[in-house]
Amino acid sequence: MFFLKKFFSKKFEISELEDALYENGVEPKFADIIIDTLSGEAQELDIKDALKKNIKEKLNPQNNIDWNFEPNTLYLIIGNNGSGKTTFIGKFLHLLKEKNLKPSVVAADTFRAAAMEQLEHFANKMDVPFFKGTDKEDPAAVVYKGMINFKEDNSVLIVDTSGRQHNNKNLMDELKKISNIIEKNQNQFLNIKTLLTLDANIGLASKQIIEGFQSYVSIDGLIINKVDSNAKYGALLTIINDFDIPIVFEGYGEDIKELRMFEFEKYLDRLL
Ligand SMILES: Nc1nc2c(ncn2[C@@H]2O[C@H](COP(=O)(O)OP(=O)(O)O)[C@@H](O)[C@H]2O)c(=O)[nH]1
Ligand SMILES: [Mg+2]
Repeated sequence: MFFLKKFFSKKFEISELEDALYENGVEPKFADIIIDTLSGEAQELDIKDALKKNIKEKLNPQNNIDWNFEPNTLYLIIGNNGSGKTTFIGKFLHLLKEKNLKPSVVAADTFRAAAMEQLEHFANKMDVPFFKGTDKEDPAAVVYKGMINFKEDNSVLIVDTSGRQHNNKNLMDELKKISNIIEKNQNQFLNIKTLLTLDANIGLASKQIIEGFQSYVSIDGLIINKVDSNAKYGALLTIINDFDIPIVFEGYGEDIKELRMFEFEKYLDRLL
């Protein structure tokens, strides 16, 4: 991160700065603010503060949310293939246990046996109850059974799902069905939270993915994974600005501990 630092001195070509911004997923609207600030009269010392101020003025952040880790919550984890759903769940189990909640998991990614094994591995490692479907079983049926199987002394249920593209109607209908089953059988859960995982590397293309998923299910929060890869971090400005859905978590590595709550101020510090 900190890719803008090298532009803090006034000796740079605007085109070089523009390229760097676009490569980092910063859309033109925010690129203009940054270019104007850096080429304007702000002093070198407070340039970072000037950038933050100017960005915040134009941004419409809905991100300062208090995310509650309440018991009796079911989390449905959805997203594209490889966007980090299962890895996130492994990390989330760790985080929930640190908060003295008692998670359990349902593997409804019946499409790939290896995906269920991957999740089972995390569940065993974290010593939490695990429920899985059989190969190619209807994922909505697996979720239903997992909910029935859920014991009251476990306080949180996390449901892993197969990766799907937002424009694949069959798979999106399948997701809708899962979501409906959850809603109809939610009695023992106080809260249902649907979280969409996004790979930070895809940058502004996240917009279409969020919109696509939103047209089938309501999304309560976003998880941005692979921010450690450094690419396209600037695209989060647009996600924050354009959507009412908070970014809740950031995954910044493959290790179980490499998950943090998303904080807007810290995000700007890392970006700039
Ligand atoms: N560097 C990095 N890799 C990640 C992160 N999250 C997931 N991955 C990797 O991305 C790949 C896909 O992750 P996976 O959880 O299987 O994605 P899923 O298909 O959505 O369940 C795996 O190789 C993970 O180790 C992250 O925050 N940083
Ligand atoms: Mg997976």
